[in-house]
Amino acid sequence: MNPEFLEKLRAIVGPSHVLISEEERLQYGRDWTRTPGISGAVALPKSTQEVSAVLKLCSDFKIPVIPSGGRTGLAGAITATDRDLALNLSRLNRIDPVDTLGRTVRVQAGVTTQALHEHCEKEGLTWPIDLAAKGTSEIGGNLSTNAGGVRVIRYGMARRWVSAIQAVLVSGEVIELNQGLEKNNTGYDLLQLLIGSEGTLAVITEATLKLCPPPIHSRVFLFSIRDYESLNYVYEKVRSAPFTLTSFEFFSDKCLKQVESKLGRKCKLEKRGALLALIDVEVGPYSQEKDKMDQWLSDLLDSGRIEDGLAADSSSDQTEAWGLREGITESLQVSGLVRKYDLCVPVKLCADFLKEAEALYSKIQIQSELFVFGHYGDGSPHLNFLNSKGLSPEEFHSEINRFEKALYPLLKTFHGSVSAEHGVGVLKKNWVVYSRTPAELSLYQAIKRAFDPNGLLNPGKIIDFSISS
Ligand code: 2HG
Ligand code: ZN
Repeated sequence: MNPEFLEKLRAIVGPSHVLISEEERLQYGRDWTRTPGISGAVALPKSTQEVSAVLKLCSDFKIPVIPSGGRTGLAGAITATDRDLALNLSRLNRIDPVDTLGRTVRVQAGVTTQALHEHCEKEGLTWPIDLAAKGTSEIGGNLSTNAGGVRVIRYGMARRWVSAIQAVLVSGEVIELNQGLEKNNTGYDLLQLLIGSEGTLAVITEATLKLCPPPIHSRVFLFSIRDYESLNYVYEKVRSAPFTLTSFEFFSDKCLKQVESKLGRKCKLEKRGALLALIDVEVGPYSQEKDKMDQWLSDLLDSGRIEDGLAADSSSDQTEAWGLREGITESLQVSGLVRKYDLCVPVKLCADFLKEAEALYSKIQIQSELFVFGHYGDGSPHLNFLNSKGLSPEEFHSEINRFEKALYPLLKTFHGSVSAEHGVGVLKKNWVVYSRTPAELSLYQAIKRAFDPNGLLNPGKIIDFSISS
């Protein structure tokens, strides 16, 4: 990288906060998908003022900037090249005291999701976005990607839980959006525009997050189920049940076996079907509510649609049941090369879509194994392929590409999205046309030009922006 640029960068953030070793440039230049990338240098500013000065410097030198947070993303949204500066905000990790009256908390972008949860728990409140990656993922990344997670049915995605954002424009100008107001109907909502923009419009440095009380009592059910018809039957029963649903997750028995064999976790269900459903519900404090739930459960068990089931009431049993679902990504990651699909279809069509996607997999006859799991209640399944037959990376990718070419047209017939919650990054960008219209994409171009006329912020992500200069 330009030595003069590096010297000025060191003057802003301090010499020890500019990293240039190959190992560090690699570490900050790629996400959990390991999509090949290496940045030219890494800067670790400590304050919004430093972020502002760094962005101004990058604008002066025309150096592209890749906002790189906890790097747990799964779409290649922080993949860097050696011309880019990776900007990591982990040192911006201040959490203010919780405002218990307004039920909000002000945090900096580098705070991890878990640290935020622990902080708010002490006040009996939570930021209800819950992700398997919460120990490492950071609030800046959660907002830039509009994170989803396992409680979307109940709480929605990250964008619902934000009432102010501070961000830095590529020029270095600091903008404050919405000031923490609950209501603010004064034209365009720029705060919401930044959420999910994957660092292509501005760098989020702080946010005021909305909080809510966590459920006082919850109950987790783990059911072993024969097929998609029965899974959908259970979902219908859950939707008409007398309790509030927090999560309705599913995974194939193949995923479960992978978690058991690779992570050493054990499932207590004895009789296994092809699928599992993990259901998390809120239980009210009154005994009639518990009685109603017990009656509902016994009717469901009598329906003949469940192979085996358990109800977890203690927090350790619930953690154990959730560990089977939340361990899937890791169990595949440690087993070899993985390709991921993060799709969304209308909830009522989810079972039909999954059946057709699996039929496509059998028809196309590829050697790599298919693992199906995800957020059934959101209509948002994950399809993961594992290179379990030891193909060369080229062979692996070429056979998955064959599947992909047939998958996305199928998805379109279901009016689905090519990215439910992981974002677009570089990995999905060729397929955005399946989910967005030409009119939407031309507005994307205009918005990008308004925020970042020289195309310096996270270039190459979401779509290829045509930059005038
Ligand atoms: C999950 O739902 C995450 O566990 C990761 O979104 C999904 O690994 C994946 O494909
Ligand atoms: Zn997911």
